[in-house]
Amino acid sequence: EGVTPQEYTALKLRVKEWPEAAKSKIEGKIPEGANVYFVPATLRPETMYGQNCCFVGPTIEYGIYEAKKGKEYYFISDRAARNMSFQSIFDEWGVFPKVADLKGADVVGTLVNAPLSVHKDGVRILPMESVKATKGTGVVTSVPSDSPDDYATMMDLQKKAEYYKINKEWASLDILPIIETPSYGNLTAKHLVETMKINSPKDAKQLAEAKELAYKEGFYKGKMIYGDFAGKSVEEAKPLVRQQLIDADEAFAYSE
Ligand code: A2H
Repeated sequence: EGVTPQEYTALKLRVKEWPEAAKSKIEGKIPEGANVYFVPATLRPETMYGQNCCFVGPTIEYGIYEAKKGKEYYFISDRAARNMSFQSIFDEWGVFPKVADLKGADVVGTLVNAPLSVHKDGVRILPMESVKATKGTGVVTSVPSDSPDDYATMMDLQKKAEYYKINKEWASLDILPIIETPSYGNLTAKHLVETMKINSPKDAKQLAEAKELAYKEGFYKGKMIYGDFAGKSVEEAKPLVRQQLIDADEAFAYSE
């Protein structure tokens, strides 16, 4: 953990359809007419056009929390719920009512609507073993064009769909080019994972290096080639996309 606070964009991915394993655990607990959202924390809001799935840690314990009574319920880690309640995100300061207990594995296969994503029919919740329970919300939206972790996990899920008990198609939605960079082209994460010969999401050391390279190149030299701010630099576009999402009530600021 660093000494300066991390300013995340917390995105609201509305649930469209629960899998059977989740249904039995939430039955009668969410009022009619209310929405449940998976809430990933991201540092790259300008990449949200390319979301093609969203990750949870399969063994992590999550809750569904009542953020706005009768209206909005968030699927996040207990730790994040507590933090959010002290950032005026929930109805009442310091109060974070939990309405259901679920493990990541229970919600694999959930269909959610991902704001700004080109995949308008929705994206699936999928397992990622490297998700940390102690960072962000414990939910990580996947942008395989620009995040080496996301790209490596997606390839692994495709290869071992049966082992992970998922439909291969859920991990096979198109990868959208969003940012052009001088060194790595327009699919930075794919380029780095391939040239560095990263074969598995467990290659932690190499992935950390790829992540660093991708972040620096994208932020300082990247140019948007998709969306409302195409033509602008990533540095310029980042706060603009973030504000658009917040104004549309599709995201909020979250820090820790
Ligand atoms: B980023 P920092 Cl396109 N466990 O969002 C593991 N990773 C987590 C996490 C958790 N609990 N919570 C958030 N993250 C990821 C987009 C993205 C991200 C792109 C490129 C790089 C990138 C799409 N995934 O992050 O440790 C989230 O993934 C690389 C820095 O707080 C979040 O932003 O600095 C980032 O890590 C937060 O990392």
